[in-house]
Amino acid sequence: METRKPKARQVRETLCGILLTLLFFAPLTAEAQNPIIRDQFTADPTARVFDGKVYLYPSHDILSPEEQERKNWFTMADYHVFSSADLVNWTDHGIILSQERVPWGNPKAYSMWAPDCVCKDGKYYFYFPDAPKSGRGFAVGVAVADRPEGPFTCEPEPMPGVTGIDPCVLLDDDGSAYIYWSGMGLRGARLKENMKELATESQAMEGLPEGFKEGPFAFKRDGWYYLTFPWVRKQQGGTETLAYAMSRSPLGPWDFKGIIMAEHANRCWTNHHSLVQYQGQWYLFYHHNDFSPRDDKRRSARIERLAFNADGTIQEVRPTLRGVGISKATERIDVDRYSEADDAVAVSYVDSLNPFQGWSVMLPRKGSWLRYADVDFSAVKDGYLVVCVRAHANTELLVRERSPKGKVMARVPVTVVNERGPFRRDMSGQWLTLTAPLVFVPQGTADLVLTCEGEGVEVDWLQFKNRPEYFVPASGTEARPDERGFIRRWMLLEPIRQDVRSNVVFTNTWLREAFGKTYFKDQMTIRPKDGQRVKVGQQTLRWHSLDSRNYNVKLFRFAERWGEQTYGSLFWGVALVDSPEELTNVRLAAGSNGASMWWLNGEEVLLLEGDRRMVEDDGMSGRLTLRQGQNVLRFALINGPGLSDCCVRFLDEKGNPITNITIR
Ligand code: FUB
Repeated sequence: METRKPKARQVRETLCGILLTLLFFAPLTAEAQNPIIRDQFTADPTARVFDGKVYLYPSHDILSPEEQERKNWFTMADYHVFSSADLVNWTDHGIILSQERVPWGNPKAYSMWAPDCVCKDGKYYFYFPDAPKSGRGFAVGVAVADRPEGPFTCEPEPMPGVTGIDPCVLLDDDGSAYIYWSGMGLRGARLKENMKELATESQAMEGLPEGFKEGPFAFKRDGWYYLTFPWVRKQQGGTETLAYAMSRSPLGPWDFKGIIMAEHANRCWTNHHSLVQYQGQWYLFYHHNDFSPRDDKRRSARIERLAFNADGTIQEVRPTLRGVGISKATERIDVDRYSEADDAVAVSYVDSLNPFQGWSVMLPRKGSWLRYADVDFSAVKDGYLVVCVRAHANTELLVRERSPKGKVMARVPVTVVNERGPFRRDMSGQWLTLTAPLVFVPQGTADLVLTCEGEGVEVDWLQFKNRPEYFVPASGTEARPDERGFIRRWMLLEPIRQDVRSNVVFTNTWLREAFGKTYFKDQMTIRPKDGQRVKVGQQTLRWHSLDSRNYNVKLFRFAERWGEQTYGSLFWGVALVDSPEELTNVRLAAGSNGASMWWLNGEEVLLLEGDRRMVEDDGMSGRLTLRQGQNVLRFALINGPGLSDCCVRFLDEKGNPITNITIR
């Protein structure tokens, strides 16, 4: 168990500093959760599918620089484009256009608001609003490229007849194109073939509800035209929803249908979105001020799945931090970005001074639960769970499959601690990184459910880890010691339970009595076979023929995998050692964590007493003879608390390791 640095001691970088650091050193973000881009702000996300990938054209919010006239207002100096094949890993292709490179734009206006990009006849047309050098308000410009990520060349003048913000272009099935924008309400017009000029007079979009509207996004599906837009429905408190209307013609009149997404609960004033179908699934891209909770002009892009009803209407989408990607169980999962939870569950920033560190989630009482969807378990084999938690009183967290009553994957008892040790109550609220064995691993992709089984517990993240393989089944009829003479092939008996709570008892007398007892039939003569069972009291235990990957035989790991308990265990091991000739004046050199006794051909040759760590050649037998042919080496090792292991080799009279023996 390790403790996480208290927040007060964490480095308090300013938001600006963190942003700069991340901007320069993290061009690729890989998270299966919202917000999807974690190294910069990304507002007004327009997603488009080009060449089998999703391209994201957001606005790029930054902190207001000194020179900006209107302080703490929307502040954007350039555009980046991102692409992803899986909606999880996003590549930042860098800046595609900046305010200094717009020939007609004011280079200090910081007004590069919501853009769009479409592809027609192999050319990519990037539409963007900007403040012109002269005059007030906004104009819309076009920049053209041969590839979705540019380089883009900006037209010398803004589009005539388009005054406003948030351009969006719809390509119809017959090859015609329509542009929509926000300027005193929502407006639209058909575009000329050149995609840079209006072919028709602009017209107001009719049939839309009262109330502020902006950010139009239009698309066509199954013969229906959809006009979707941020909309302020006054009666709900005056921040933006995402709403939509449908029509049988591209410029309306429109039939208003309702809400796609309700107002953000934290009163982030804007929302802005796009809808895209990718690999058969429809997605809603939208934004929220996740990484800037006290300033809703710095926003971050999110994604949710979206579905249509049979009549073409859109099902309302609930915003989540979970997002849409499949999370790998073997990577850190931020469960605070859950898909669903009971009403008592609450999320807060891990460090309110640094929102980019993300959130933690509180399961405040017995029965509280959350569900985190779509975790890929295919890489988890024989593993354990690591979980970062905080609690003020001893409690238990259960990780289950699928539902709050689902099959238990792991139980995590949370014992609160402070610097003086474990306590039942702890007000210092330390974060603890705890591990727990996995009792069940789902197949393929499954939903995780966390349930609180005692007093409240706060969770930051969890991760499933595979155990390194410490042993492999013995292969081949015989094995050699390693080049340093250590014997790695052993017959090991599953551990015998012992009620040993402290290792201080390992005195000579105590050990002689413990090792002298008969635990199972033929204990001192058995030459066990792999899989052979013996009865020890109530326990039925099996022998395993194993090759240790390490020179030290990690009995604790053996117990973890094949035993009923890891601590308080008595281990028995047998190695059949074949010597090509009689070897005299040989010594047995052993080390053990836990006390151990060693026998060669039925004779006790070494006793390692006391509470000891495993050290190479810690104890040495007297002079021995290894017979020509088969010899039987046997050990018993007992340990209370501690990571049991041992290492053993034979040394010749000069102290050199003996390696020309074989072990069966
Ligand atoms: O990002 C600046 C403006 O905020 C957009 O153009 C609007 O749609 C709103 O999201």
